[in-house]
Amino acid sequence: MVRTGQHEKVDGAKDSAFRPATGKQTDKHTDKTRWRMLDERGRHTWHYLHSEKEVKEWPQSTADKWYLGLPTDLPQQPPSKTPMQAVKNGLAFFSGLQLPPGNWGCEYGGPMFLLPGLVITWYVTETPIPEAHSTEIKNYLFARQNKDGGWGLHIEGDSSVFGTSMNYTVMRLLGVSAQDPRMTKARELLHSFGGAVNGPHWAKFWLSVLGVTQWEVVNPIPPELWLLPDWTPISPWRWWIHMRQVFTPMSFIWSKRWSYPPTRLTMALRNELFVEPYDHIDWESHRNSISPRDNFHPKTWVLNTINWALVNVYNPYIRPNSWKAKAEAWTWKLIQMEDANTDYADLGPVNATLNTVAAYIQEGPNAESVRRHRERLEDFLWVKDEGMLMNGTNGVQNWDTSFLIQAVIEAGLAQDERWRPMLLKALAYLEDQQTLENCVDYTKCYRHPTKGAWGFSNRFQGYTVSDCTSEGIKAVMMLQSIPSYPKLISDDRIKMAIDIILTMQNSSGGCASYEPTRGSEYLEWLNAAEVFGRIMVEYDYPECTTACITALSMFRKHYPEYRAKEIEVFVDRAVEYIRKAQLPDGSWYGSWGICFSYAGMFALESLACVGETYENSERVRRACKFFTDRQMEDGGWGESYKSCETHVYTQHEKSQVVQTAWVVIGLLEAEYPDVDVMKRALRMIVGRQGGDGEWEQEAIEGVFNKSCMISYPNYKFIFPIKALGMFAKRYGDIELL
Ligand code: LAN
Repeated sequence: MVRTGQHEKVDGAKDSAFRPATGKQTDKHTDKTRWRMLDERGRHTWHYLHSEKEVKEWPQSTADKWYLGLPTDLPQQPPSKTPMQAVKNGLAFFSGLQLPPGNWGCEYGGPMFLLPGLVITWYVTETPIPEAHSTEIKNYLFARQNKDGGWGLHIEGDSSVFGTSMNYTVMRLLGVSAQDPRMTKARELLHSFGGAVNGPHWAKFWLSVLGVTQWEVVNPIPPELWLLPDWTPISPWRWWIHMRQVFTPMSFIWSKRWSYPPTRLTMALRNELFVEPYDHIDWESHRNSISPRDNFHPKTWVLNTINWALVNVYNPYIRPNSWKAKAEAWTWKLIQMEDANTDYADLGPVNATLNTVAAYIQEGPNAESVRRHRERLEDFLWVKDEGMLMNGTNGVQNWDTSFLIQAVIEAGLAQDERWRPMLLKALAYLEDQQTLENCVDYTKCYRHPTKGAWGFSNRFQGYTVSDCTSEGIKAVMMLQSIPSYPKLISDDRIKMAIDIILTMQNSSGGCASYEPTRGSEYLEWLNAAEVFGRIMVEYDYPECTTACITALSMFRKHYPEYRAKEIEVFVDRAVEYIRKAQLPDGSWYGSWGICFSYAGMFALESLACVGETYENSERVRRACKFFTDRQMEDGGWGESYKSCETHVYTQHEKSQVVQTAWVVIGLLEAEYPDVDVMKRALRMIVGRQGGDGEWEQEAIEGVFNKSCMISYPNYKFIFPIKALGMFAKRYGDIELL
């Protein structure tokens, strides 16, 4: 363990095993052959084995080796010339990575602001950090340090104050010396940005919890907002679920103005992170200081005025103690309900760490709640060749598994005995992961119903997501309608999923992610995060809407009598939304994958579902032209993540396997007539496949909140398999190379 108890406080308490390292040090590495990923019904945790005995008893799996970048020893495949050979080779590899419960696992990295929340949480809650964790987190962060010495918002992003100040802090908390040349470089860069006073709200919040900045530098996060009556247009229950679940514990901690007592190390950080001498810093005056590199979404004058009034009038002169106490009590109750409803897994990695700190403040270091949180935080960690990182959710289990099943069926391989055991296990996994009940008191804590739903990761987290439920139920219906597959999920349970999907539509006809939209877009005026855009409320997404359209359309073919009228109205309105969301150049903006390539695939699928194709639809022709105009020399497509930030299609310097597969799927859905366009694209995809059927990792695939990218490493198998299989079904298994 790096440290076993309290840290050395400056007031003299000296019971710490933790000593910040000094001077030069050589980087340590763990033995990668000793890491194991345990999958317990979709709960993923990593374990480092210390003894030879343990190593013998728990051999490393092929999937472990693949995650860690070790040779997998998966066999070489015959060279592929046709799409179906490539599909089979890809599946030969990917099926070797299936985990015992039937799902797939993967790193879900990208964001560079998650580990800091976790390591600060561990530090201030005096949670021992296993040596192997600490070593590999440092390795990961050094591997991901930009050339200029800093870190960005996400792994491909330019260095920012947020990324640099927070990850520098993590390194120091884990014992890296301030004199390490890489740290000196990071510090110099941070100082050239004006120091940590120019960080965004979340950086100031975490550094105040750590006791490095003072609370006056943090813009207000009043828990009293939770006391507003539900009818007010700004009530937090109307916000996007991620914002309100982050706001809740943040407001609780802010209200308490809780900070960890100063330690030698945090005192040192006070000198390292700022340009001015610490004692001269006027914290209040830096509330709104922010570097242009971080100010992705500047605060509005409305929010600035509200903040001014809260700081200068409400907090010092008005805020009655009774309101404060009531607000803290209610937010604590909401935190407890979130913890109970998810068995401490929590919605995501940000509120999981914040709820841990809140529990520590409220119930003390030895509380059961704190113990459960400490355990659960492990679910977010992942180990790869570069080291240990924190995933953006507790995994991508349900999502990847649902898509893989569909891809194999699209490729016409479900009846093939070779893939049957894999598909059966995948089906059993989905069966195990469907949520069958609503949360206890779900209306009281403003949760959407969950009965019948699938979430994105696993049953423990259990949050309904419109498209995760839709893709899950599609996979189930497709597989169960093949006579040789067992009916693991009953008609009643299928109908339960449909019932949930039917609750997801907005008045616009479109569908959002976790809940129908509950508040006005004007709430964006109160977006205090600075680093993210479009986060305050739910929006309509072509991706989510398409998943609902296709699931309902498939369902009504199998069960024409169930809620037929409602389904018809839903689908018609949803397709109308898709039509309206098309931009004049023929494209759709994507919010969860990069970017126009991702959304275009879904939108064309929606239109195909109601019979709109190239031949009979002008808008489909426009969408196809948008894509064909952008096909690259080598036949592929490549779109940069910059598209997400700028809303303008931005070319990547290199074509990308995953995006090319998306576009080909879109063109196939559209029944695009020029087969050569697709052949050239697939030739590129097959040309990049390794001899063992693997595709190499290329640029990052996913995005959220416009500015932060996130990895979907299994997409490089799922979507090429689907595109190649769909092509072969339509045009035959013709030679591509
Ligand atoms: C995800 C991941 C999955 C994604 C899809 C299912 C792909 C999408 O179609 C709907 C939205 C959803 C569920 C989604 C929402 C936002 C998430 C949870 C993420 C992008 C993964 C990480 C992100 C979360 C907000 C990260 C934590 C950061 C905060 C700003 C709170």
